[in-house]
Amino acid sequence: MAELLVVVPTYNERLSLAGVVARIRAAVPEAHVLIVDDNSPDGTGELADSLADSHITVLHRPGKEGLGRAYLAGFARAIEGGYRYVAEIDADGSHDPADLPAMLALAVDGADLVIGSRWIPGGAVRNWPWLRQAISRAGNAYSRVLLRSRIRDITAGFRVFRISALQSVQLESVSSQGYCFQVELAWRLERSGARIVEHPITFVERAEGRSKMHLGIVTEALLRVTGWGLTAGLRKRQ
Ligand SMILES: Nc1nc2c(ncn2[C@@H]2O[C@H](COP(=O)(O)OP(=O)(O)OP(=O)(O)O)[C@@H](O)[C@H]2O)c(=O)[nH]1
Ligand SMILES: [Mg+2]
Repeated sequence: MAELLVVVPTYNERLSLAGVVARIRAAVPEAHVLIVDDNSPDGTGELADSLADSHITVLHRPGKEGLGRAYLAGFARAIEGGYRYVAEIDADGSHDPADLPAMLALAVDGADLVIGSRWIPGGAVRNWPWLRQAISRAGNAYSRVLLRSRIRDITAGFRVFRISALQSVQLESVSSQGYCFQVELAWRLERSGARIVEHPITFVERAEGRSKMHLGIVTEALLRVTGWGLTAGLRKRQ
């Protein structure tokens, strides 16, 4: 029985999906892969179906609902399927599946959440324009201060979770989208006392397809993190 389910959310990733899935299979041959497609207009869903086999399944959702919803649907499958660990990885080639065995090993060793981190020693970002780097660094610094978090790359989307830890943080009520979803989830785990380990990775800018990053995603993160930080601060004072 496979212990790890690797969830790959896709929206218009026809050009990179097959390569990423092949690299996941090569890196963690025992693991199962779940592609979660939101009815991509470019035919990614059909391509995903053509990749399906004994290790690869596809979850088709009716329309684009954002990264957070796609991952929550994937996590629900992981819980139902009795997996012990679930991984998040982008379909655009930014995350190297070859890092998965080391990340999984850290989880097997006891970590509840392993974050593939760009912003710790040994981590790096390749081919990112300075503005993206600045947004990511500033967003992380802001979250660390406001949320009093120790995590260096709290927006990272390359992760391995222990399922039992995920189940302890009321997933149904996680409502953020974009990379704010990653912040919300990591912060909930951190506050629940989960053991969080960061593993250095090199993040590579997507080579194919278009970014789904937009101002709304940054604004959502900024407003929500500010709101959470202020509420948590007030509660502490009472
Ligand atoms: N199912 C689903 N997947 C999504 C959605 N939005 C983004 N994704 C996927 O989530 C992953 C991360 O999205 P990206 O567009 O790469 O976002 P990003 O990494 O913040 O930005 P770039 O790397 O600059 O493109 C990719 O695999 C996307 O295809 C969505 O609404 N639904
Ligand atoms: Mg990306």
